[in-house]
Amino acid sequence: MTTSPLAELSTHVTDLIARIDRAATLADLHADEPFIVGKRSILSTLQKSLGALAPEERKSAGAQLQEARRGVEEAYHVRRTFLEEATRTQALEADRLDLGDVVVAKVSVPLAVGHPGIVAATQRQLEDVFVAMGFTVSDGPEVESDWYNFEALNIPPAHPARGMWDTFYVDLGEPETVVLRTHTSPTQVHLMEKAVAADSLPIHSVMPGRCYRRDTPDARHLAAFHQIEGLVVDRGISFADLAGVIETFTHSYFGPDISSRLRPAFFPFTEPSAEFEITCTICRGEGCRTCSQTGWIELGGCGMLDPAVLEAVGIDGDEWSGFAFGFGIDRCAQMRHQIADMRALIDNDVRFLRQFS
Ligand code: FA5
Repeated sequence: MTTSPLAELSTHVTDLIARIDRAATLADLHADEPFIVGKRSILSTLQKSLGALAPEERKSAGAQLQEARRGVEEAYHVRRTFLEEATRTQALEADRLDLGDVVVAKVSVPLAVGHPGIVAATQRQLEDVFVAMGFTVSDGPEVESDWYNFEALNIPPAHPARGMWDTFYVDLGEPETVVLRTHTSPTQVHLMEKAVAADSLPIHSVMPGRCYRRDTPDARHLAAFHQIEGLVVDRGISFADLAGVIETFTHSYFGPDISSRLRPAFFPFTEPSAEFEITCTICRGEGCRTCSQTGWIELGGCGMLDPAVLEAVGIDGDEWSGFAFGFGIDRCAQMRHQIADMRALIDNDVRFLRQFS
């Protein structure tokens, strides 16, 4: 009677699994792979020997060998996963930074405490000036519909005045219907609508916030900047009221020695309109790179509310009148602190920022 080639199969399997378990590292296991599950394994030798068996014996021996191979391969896989995990843990452990010492070293010196950025601080100071003049503070959304940013402000689609604001469009809804607001003026419209709905006119409010334009950053411009909008809607308001507010603001914020002037301008939502300028504080009016050699810096625009705007929000222009203005907050900070180039505000150079703590 011939002995089956698989007579020692379970012993071979036990030996192979023991060999797998002895591999202490991934490298050891990989080196042993051909002898465990590869061509040089006893299982492959046995596989070849099955050819000598009678067909009916070969079938059941083949199934037995297959079962044994599955068991060995499973053990190999489990060991490999275990060793990979162990290798990874070792690598992480080796890379770990022991922060214990660092923290102990740091707590012995005083930690620097942050402070509001220069633009945030300027915004608060401007709000304070206007609150002292009887204004409330409101805000509005930075992402606006075309209607609020343009149409309600008397700037219909394709109107040439849209060129005054190089606009970032948001990819929402119909093309070119949602924008990053190019100015704070749409907040005027929200405020007037709310006041009409609540029957709470008059309005005396300022609205600070961030605006966006496709402007190339330079000494006086940023692509994301800040404005503070002002709106007064009341009975019997005239241009003299507007000029008085601008004058009072200039002296309160910049001091008595800074001159301001209003120059005729055009805005579709105010009539008459003006540009508001102050003496350039960098050159004190002599002319420099910051003010393009003019000696003056434009801070904002202003004017009497156009009847078309009052009508768009349902305010009776025979009973109510008003004015609006919009100043650059970054521009105010720049002039107040004599910063020659506005880009310094966003450079995040701590040597610059520390000066305003
Ligand atoms: C306006 O944005 C009008 N909405 C102002 C207004 C409001 C007029 C209410 C009438 C009634 P203008 O585009 O000129 O106007 O911008 C006003 C101010 O915002 C500028 O004078 C400047 O101080 C500031 N500003 C404008 N663009 C930038 C920019 N890219 N970077 C920094 N500041 C800017």
